[in-house]
Amino acid sequence: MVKKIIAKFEVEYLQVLKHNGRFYPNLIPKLPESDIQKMYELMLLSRKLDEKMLALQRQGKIGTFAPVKGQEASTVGSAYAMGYQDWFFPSFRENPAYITRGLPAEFTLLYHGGDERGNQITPGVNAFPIAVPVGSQTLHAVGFAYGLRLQGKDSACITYFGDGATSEGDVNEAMNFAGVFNLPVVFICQNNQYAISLSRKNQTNAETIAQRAIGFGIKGIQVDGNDIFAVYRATKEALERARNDEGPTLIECVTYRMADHTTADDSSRYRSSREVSFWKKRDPLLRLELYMLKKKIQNYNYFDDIEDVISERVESIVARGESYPPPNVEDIFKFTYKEMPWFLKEQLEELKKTIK
Ligand SMILES: Cc1ncc(C[n+]2csc(CCOP(=O)(O)OP(=O)(O)O)c2C)c(N)n1
Repeated sequence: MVKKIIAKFEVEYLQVLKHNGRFYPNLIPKLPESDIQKMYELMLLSRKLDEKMLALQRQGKIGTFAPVKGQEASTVGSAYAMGYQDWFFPSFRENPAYITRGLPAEFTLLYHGGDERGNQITPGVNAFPIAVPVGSQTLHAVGFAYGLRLQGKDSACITYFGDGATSEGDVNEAMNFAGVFNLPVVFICQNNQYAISLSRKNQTNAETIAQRAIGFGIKGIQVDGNDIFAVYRATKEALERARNDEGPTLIECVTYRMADHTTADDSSRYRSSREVSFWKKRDPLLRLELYMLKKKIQNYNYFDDIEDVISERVESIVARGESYPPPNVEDIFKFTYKEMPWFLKEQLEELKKTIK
């Protein structure tokens, strides 16, 4: 017998703020003006810190760094939607999520300078450390969510990953596991259009990344990732569903990495300046600025002044980071095993001798 199984599906798309300053009033999240201003300032802080990190890398003060420029709305908007009881599991491009959730900003300097103290998450921030193996953090998130479920906790987890990570087994296993066990996890794919030099259209033949959710029997939605209100709204709803045992969600944030992949990349070799300027007009900060001006939440003077205020904040973050006493070299070896195995002890002794 040959028959057709009709599997109908559609992918919801959400946009609240358009890039030309217009917006859909009925979709604006109900947030006090002070929160909207805070969201803007967190995005600006992320951008200014990003610029500073690039400068520090060029001066040889930190190692390789993955800039977040262009993706601030996706990261700040989703982190802002979290409740105090929720947890997040980032990759290596989610510095703004740490800052939004209250990790001291100088930790990013320490971490990227090779200092393990920057990787020790302040209690109450509820986050895992940076995960560099692409996609691995999604499995940590579902395992952790399973644990939360067993403990009867009223918390949900967010895990972040890129469009490239969706081709990794880990991410597919994580979404499948979360679907089967109906776990409280929100998968946030920051579709920034590239996995280093590989473009989104060469990553998958599917029209959207959000539709992957259908195959796993979970909810999927695509949002304008440069629109902080759309990201906030979709994440808040998904977290609520997760906490109410209504299952996991995959949110695809359509955004753009405006900078290079990392400090070791030159994106002009694989993308056109025309494409970059197309996205520049869709800058997430500009969009919220237009909204705040239109709704008279702030005036032009504020936007002139805030640049300097945040730049000064970045300088004091750097000063705080640089004022730490030198790290203990043992820290690099200490945190993987309860008891340090012989081969790490050997390596530690060798490193100590080299430093001497
Ligand atoms: C398992 C694994 N394979 C390869 C790499 C090297 N690598 C680092 S970032 C990256 C691309 C990731 O792209 P994407 O998931 O889209 O995230 P983005 O960097 O764009 O934020 C690759 C292949 C890695 N870190 N881990």
